[in-house]
Amino acid sequence: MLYPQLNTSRTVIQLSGIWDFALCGEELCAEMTSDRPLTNPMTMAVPASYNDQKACETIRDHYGFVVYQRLFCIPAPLKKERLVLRFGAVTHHAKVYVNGTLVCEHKGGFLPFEAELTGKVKDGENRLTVAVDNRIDYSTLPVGSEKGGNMLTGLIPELPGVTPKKQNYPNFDFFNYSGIIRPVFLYTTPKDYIKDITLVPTTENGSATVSYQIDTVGEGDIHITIRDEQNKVVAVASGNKGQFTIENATLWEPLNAYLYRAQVEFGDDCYTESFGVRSVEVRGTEFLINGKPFYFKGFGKHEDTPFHGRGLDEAANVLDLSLIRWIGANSFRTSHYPYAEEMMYLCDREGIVVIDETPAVGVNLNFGAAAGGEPQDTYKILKTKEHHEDVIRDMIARDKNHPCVVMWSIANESDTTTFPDSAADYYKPLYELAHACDGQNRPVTIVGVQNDFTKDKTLPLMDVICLNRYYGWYVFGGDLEAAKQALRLELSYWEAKGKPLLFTEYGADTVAGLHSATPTMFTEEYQVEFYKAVHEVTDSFAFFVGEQVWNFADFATIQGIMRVDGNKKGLFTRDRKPKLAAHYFKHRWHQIPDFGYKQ
Ligand code: BDP
Repeated sequence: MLYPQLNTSRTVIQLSGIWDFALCGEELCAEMTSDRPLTNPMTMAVPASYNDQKACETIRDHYGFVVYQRLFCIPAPLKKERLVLRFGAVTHHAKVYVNGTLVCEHKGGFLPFEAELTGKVKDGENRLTVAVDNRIDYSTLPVGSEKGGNMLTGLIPELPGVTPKKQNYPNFDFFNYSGIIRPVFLYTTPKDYIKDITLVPTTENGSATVSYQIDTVGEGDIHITIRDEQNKVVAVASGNKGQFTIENATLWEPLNAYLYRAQVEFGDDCYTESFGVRSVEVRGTEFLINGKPFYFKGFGKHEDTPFHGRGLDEAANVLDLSLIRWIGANSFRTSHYPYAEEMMYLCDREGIVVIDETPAVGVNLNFGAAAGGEPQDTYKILKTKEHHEDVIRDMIARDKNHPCVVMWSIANESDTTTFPDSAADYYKPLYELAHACDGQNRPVTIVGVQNDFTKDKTLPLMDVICLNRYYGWYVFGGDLEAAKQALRLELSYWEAKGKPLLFTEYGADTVAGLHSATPTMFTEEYQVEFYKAVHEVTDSFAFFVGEQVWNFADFATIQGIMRVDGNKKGLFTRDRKPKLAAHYFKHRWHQIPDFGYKQ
């Protein structure tokens, strides 16, 4: 899906700003989506999560629908054009109404969707109403439920008349931020238009061959002009499908990006897509970028900032990539959902390597909020399969041309060992689907939870083994010697599988400012010792091709006894101040080359 672009044939109107806003319940009230103004609306900024924008518990912990509303007009000169309304992401379920008529509905909170409005708008003012449902359940991704955890359930007596407030209980460890979290655009195209562009570069002996496909609607000839960063024309092509060659191509390299631009013309329409020339390949136990063995240094992140919640914050994105360079890292994973398109373009430009993850987190009924009681066959109970296919398709369709993306992660910490056969039956087709969707055929992985790895039949199906491991925290917390022994045993097990392996998470909660001469859990010193202990082991394994720390920064979670003001595993605080461990990593990572570390 193309990102809206202002150019000589297309107009883009941003609908960011202050919208009218009202809470609604579990049932969507018809009155609120009719062509009438909301009664006594509140103010709410878009794009941003609504939860932290008011000093109000019922807004922060709201369960069910909210309604956003604003008016818009179409400037007269644009009336002849095709008109599209586009949402970057609405978390988690959106129903969109124009003048009281439903124009589209979308399930899933982290991918874009659009509604064609041509012929559906009036002269003068139009009322745009967006109903947003934040409920998570056994059919949504991420997975959640309305049933709260209570540590003492089963130990305390039945308490008739006690009615706990209804709220979302995420089966995942980040706050269930909700609302219109990414930009809303109205954009125009000519009536005959370019619908999609797919670019698949390959390189050989210094030149690049790029296969392309242009999907269009309507009649017209297609011409493509490729320009380099100096705006010099380096190739041309015509027709909806084919190849072009760039002689002496400059490669897109980690931390040294180079972008070409493909300007596509079709009748009266045009669109310019940027792309990079780089290759990605798994060979034996190596992860190769441009034919060279790459070592991942970086993070699992979150889209999480004060005030905005999970809402797009471009200044934070720019700062985060700057801190990634400062600390000597080269990559991150979009844990645990596809990030804003704006961030993906930024990573293309900055040369930051991305593992792109679907919102499939919490697909695990034997772990997290859902755990307790007898083991359950997650895959027989959850109803996520079809939606999981959709998010894989839509994520790859959105991000396929980004050179920054080097691998797809189809899920985080699913249950893969309690009922290993059901897990493999669920994930094998999804792994195959991801490959089938990607013309560039990038590696596909699933991020594995700490478990009895000897039973896991799913991880070995993947191209790369990605592990979240907490030896020294959840396992052998406070006993780093035992943690090292256990980690060594596990890595020896995986080494025999003959695939590259990286850590996509490892970390220790650390309260900034808490110190101790004898490192104990939660102190800044312990966080440093934890990482040193892990690296002592991981550095001795050649097939260990990367370390992505959990987490880049502290982040918000549901309130509960496990988290004091959120998850504190950041190397940076939530406001991006480095903890002691950030300085340790700065020293370590600036000495580890991006390529050839294990040779
Ligand atoms: C892993 C999850 C991640 C959590 C982390 C933690 O993938 O989302 O935040 O552990 O516990 O289980 O800090």
